Amino acid sequence: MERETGLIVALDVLEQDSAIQISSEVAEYVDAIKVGYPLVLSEGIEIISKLADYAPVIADFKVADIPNTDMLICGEVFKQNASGVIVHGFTGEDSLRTCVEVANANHGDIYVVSEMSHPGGERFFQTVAEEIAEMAKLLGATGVVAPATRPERLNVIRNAIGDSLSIISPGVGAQGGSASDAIAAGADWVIVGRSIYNSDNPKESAEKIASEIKPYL
Ligand code: OMP
Repeated sequence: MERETGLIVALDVLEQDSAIQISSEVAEYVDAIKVGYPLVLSEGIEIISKLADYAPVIADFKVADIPNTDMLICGEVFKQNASGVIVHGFTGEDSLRTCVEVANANHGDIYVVSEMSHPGGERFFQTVAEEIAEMAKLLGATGVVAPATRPERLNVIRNAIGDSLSIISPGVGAQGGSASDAIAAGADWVIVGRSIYNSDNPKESAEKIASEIKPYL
């Protein structure tokens, strides 16, 4: 994924028409569109290839299974023209290695969740976040997902992985994080959902966030 705006829109809407409308409006201000279970369960996995007409699509399925099942899941997602998949790392090296292999065979990206952005993410995830991020680096993942709600943790995770991996960072706006603080703390991209898709004017909201972070890129 090329970084131009530093913004990824999370499209957790339930209807295809709305997803396509918002994608067409915000496309010029985002580097990727992230979709996950809400939209795919509602409209079917083909929504990924439909949205890929507007921007690269990152499929957020937080894949977390044994290697064989992970292989099957990632394979189906890349068939839909996804540019990347978000997976979990707590499943261990063999599972993550398989996801990376499938991604490499499809010229795609794997992003590994290192620490989650919601308050509950502190309890279990925080204790292993750096270890997961280091494993992601070792196994050749594209990047990690780290919390914009805790810029100090973003910084710790950035230091753990160095500059070779990307950090994509959710938690901006609705979850209380600041887009520019997240980029300043070491994120390459911020992921923003509700503050864009629930706003009266998604295009304007995306433009505003993109211009807020521009000086920090
Ligand atoms: P908003 O809170 O509406 O901006 O959406 C954030 C998006 O990022 C949602 O799609 C979440 O599922 C996702 N997300 C998190 O919020 N926190 C995480 O720790 C990880 C993710 C993710 O993997 O994308």
